[in-house]
Amino acid sequence: MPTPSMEDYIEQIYMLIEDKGYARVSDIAENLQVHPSSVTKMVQKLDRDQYLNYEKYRGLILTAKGKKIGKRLVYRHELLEQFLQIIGVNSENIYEDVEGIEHHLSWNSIDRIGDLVQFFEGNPECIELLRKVQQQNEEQTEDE
Ligand SMILES: [Mn+2]
Repeated sequence: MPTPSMEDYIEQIYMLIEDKGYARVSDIAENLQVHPSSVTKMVQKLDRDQYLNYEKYRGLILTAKGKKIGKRLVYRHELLEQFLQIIGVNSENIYEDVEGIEHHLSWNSIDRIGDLVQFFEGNPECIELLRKVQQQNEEQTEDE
C-alpha cells in the first residue's frame, strides 16, 4: 500500500496526465508545493515500487497499477468533496478538509460514504431536511 505522501503524488500525477496528457516534475512540484528535488526522489521511489516508469529526459508514465490506484485516489478525493458539500460544510473549507482526511479513512468507510452521497443525491428532499436541522442549530448557537 502507498503511504499518504505517495498517494498525494500518484493522485497529482494521475490528474496532470488526465488534464494535459503528461506530468512534468515542475508541475507536480508546483501543485504539491514542494521542491522539485523532492519530486524527483519520490518519482524514483514510485518507479521502484512499479507505480510508474520514469526516464529523466523523457518524462514519466503511470503503469497499469499506478493508473488503477490514481483513478481510485481521484475518485476518493472527489467523493469526499461531494460528501462535505452535502453535509453543509462551507465551500472555503472543503478542499483543505479533504486533503486532511482523505488518507486516513479505510476503503470500507469510503464505500459507505459513497452510499450516503448516492442516497442524498437520490433523495434531495433529505438534503432540505438536513439544512433545516442545521439552520435550527445555528440559530441556537447564536442565542447562546
Ligand atoms: Mn487530494
